[in-house]
Amino acid sequence: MAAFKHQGTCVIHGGHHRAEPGSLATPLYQSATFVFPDCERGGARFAGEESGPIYTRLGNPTTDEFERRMALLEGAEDAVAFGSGMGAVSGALLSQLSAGDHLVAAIGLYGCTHAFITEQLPRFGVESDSVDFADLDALEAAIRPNTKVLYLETPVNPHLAVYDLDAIVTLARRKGLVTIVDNTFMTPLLQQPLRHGVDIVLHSATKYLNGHGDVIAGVVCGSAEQMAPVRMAIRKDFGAVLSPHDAWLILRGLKTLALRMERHSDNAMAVAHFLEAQPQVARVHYPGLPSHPGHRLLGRQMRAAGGVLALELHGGFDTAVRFVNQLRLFSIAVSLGDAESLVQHPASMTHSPYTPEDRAAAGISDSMVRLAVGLEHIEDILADLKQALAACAEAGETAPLAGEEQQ
Ligand code: 3LM
Repeated sequence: MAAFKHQGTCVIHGGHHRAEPGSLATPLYQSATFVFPDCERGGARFAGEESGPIYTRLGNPTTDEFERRMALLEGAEDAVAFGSGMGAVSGALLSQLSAGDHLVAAIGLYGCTHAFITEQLPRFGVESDSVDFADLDALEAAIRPNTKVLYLETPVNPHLAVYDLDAIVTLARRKGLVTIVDNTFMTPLLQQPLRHGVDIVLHSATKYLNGHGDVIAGVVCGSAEQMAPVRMAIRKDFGAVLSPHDAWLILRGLKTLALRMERHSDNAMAVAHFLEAQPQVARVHYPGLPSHPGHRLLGRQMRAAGGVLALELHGGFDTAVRFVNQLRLFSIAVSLGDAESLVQHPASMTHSPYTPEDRAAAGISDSMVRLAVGLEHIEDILADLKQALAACAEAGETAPLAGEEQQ
């Protein structure tokens, strides 16, 4: 596939084949099935002897363009679109694991990914362990003779821990393991895991890739050899297919991805600096801050720190809930990567599938609040946070307790 020198160009043109009569926008093939010229050629398409669409669960020209663009952006040979991020997560894992295998997962992943790994995979004979991937000795110690896969997000949802992909890939290669990275929080504009030797990268395309809060989608990227069974076994037989209309919407959203990621990152950085200076805030988790343990990977692995951050208020569950309820510009909603700023409470929302013990072990406290900073003007975003903190302080909700340490 022809690559563009700059990703800001690739998000607009990557994988586009202009069809007759020369429409600028990608044509939308909103069709479940495709008509064969004759019976023999229909059979030839099924046998793989002739290329061409058959049926949208197997492939669709609009969805194909989204897949080509994502492969180019991630530096992959191929990509396979799914009907949701969880379709991509489960599809990538199921393509690599069989009964009797073991995987090691990073601690503190997105709640439904954690549920899939700890509740669904064991039903099919796949076991797992969760460890802190920043501790390479602990990671190595968790690897068993039947371990096949290392699975991680970086930064991690919701507490934004950042893992060193070069170090993890070195260990994985020494042990003959497949690495799978969920790159949803960064997008290929800010981080390209395959360039660090990762084997498979996936996304919830619901988030920044689409960027407009109106689609649920996913995508898996990797080598042609790895993607062939993802497309023609996993997606075909499990059926988590992306609608062509949603692929078309994502292609439209992708065109502004470079601009959006820059603005999301700038806004989130300003929010992080602001929050870090507030007495009611105990801790801000954002890799863009020099105080963040993963800050050293900014530049080497990540081009910017992205639009999501987490904060912990002095107090507990109720304090977090009251703060969230005070916000006006931020909408109280799960998800991230939209133009609108969103706020959610991981302990009761995205990470409620965890047991309280697993949540504590993963560093997700009851007072943690996650902000997905949007594209609004930064002064309006900061004004909203300011008024919410002031309202909480007035009510005496988030004042530090006597002797409570500031971090
Ligand atoms: C959320 N996350 O608000 P879909 N990988 C990552 C994710 O953050 C997500 C998925 C995969 C959130 C969704 S919670 C009910 C809402 C890192 C989703 C799964 O299947 O497209 O939702 O992606 O953190």
